[in-house]
Amino acid sequence: MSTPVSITTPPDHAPIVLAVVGHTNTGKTSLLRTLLRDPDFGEVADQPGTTRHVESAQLLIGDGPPALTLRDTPGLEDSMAVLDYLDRLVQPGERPDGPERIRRLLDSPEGAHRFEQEARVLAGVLSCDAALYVVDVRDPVLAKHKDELSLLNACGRPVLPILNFTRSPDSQAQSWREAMARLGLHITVDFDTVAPPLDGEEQLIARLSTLLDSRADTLRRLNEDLTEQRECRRRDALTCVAELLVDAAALRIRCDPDEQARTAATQALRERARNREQRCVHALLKLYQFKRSSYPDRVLPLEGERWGMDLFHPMALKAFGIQVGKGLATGAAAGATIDAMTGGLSLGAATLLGAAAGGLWQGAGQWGDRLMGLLAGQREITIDDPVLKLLALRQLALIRALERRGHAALTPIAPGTPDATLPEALPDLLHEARSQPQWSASGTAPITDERREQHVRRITDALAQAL
Ligand SMILES: Nc1nc2c(ncn2[C@@H]2O[C@H](COP(=O)(O)OP(=O)(O)OP(=O)(O)O)[C@@H](O)[C@H]2O)c(=O)[nH]1
Ligand SMILES: [Mg+2]
Repeated sequence: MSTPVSITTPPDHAPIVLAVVGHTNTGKTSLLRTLLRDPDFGEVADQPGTTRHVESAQLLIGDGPPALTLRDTPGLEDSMAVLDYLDRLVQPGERPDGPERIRRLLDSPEGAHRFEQEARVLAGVLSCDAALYVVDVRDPVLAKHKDELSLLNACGRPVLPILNFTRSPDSQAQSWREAMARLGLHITVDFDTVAPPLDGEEQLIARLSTLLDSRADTLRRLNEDLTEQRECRRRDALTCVAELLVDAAALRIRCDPDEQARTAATQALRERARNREQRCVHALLKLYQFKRSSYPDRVLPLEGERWGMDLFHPMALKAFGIQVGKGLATGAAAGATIDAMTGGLSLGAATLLGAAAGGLWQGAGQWGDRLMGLLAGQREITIDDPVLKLLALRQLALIRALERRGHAALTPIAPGTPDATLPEALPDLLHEARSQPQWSASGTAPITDERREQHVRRITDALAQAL
């Protein structure tokens, strides 16, 4: 007779080991990708038997020690046959408990051959702290699922069902919850790995802690860290957008008054604005740990894709519900304003020039130079308000899309139009930035200017209200 299997509780500092299990092709590897924020973890494919070996990865608390070890496992395929075989391993008169029965399977020849795949999974569950049982809620609850749960329950570990594909129109999540309850599993988690809830990870960890009471403290700290990371990420993302807006609003290109020079300057302005927006997009993708390839390249205007529409195309403004004057909506020079440098002129060009010459006025260097240009007939071109508004709305839409996207998602990121309206304070803040051409860092090294930094913070605060 074999020795009883002991179920030990690991020391408090050891990472909590979670085995991710379930029928084949239900999204187990996808769950790991999303929890780890790693779109490259393991192999994912829409076919059974993609994962063949147990592969683990860890989640840390901040820079500290690992809190969780997540174990990806191959899919369960034939639980009914395994259950039958388990029965055959019991002699008349014996009453081995679940873990002992599983251990017998692992020690048996069939455990190394016919049921090799199931044995790998069950060995992983036997030595874990809890199992996350991933189900595809588009499937009806079938006998095979109940058999899988019988096998998992036999391992003597807590099992937390994870309801995947909950966003699918074919979701039968409610009947899964009811079926799980009938099997004694009263706690489940809705977690669509491609589009999880905003605080999906925290919900999952909170439910887990009700099953792992002895590790509740570690799970609480992990959850606090996850929340903090989420909030920091959002703040950093909004700061990226605020930086973009200051750069874009403050951007000015000076040109001679003739038509040709203006056209060239307008083109240059647009190019710099587009590149600056692209830099912001890349920064946001990096911050949320998505690959650049998951975001479609900018496509030409009028190819039918709303987001891909060029920043300066009038249709792009309309698509985001931005009201524009007739000229801007239809005109060739949409998005750029020929600016007469009002800031300087309102004080009187002559006075300023005099002051510049005498070096009496603080802004003489900056304004004097610009006014000299103006007097020589030059003009400045800036980005129009509606385009600045569009920039803000597009980036907010992108943040919303990234926050709602799981790292298991394989389809391209497609930000919609945000339902948020822009904060009332934004236009004034952008006008203020526009009057500070020295604040524009587009295309140059970052600028260190305390007033600019304060201004970026004010815009960040304003944008936070819009999300
Ligand atoms: N739409 C959608 N697709 C998903 C979701 N989760 C997984 N998928 C897709 O389902 C398929 C299977 O996902 P995997 O993560 O490979 O599933 P698995 O359980 O690890 O599969 P095996 O390793 O073969 O057992 C892939 O095509 C995924 O992209 C989801 O929540 N929503
Ligand atoms: Mg897999």
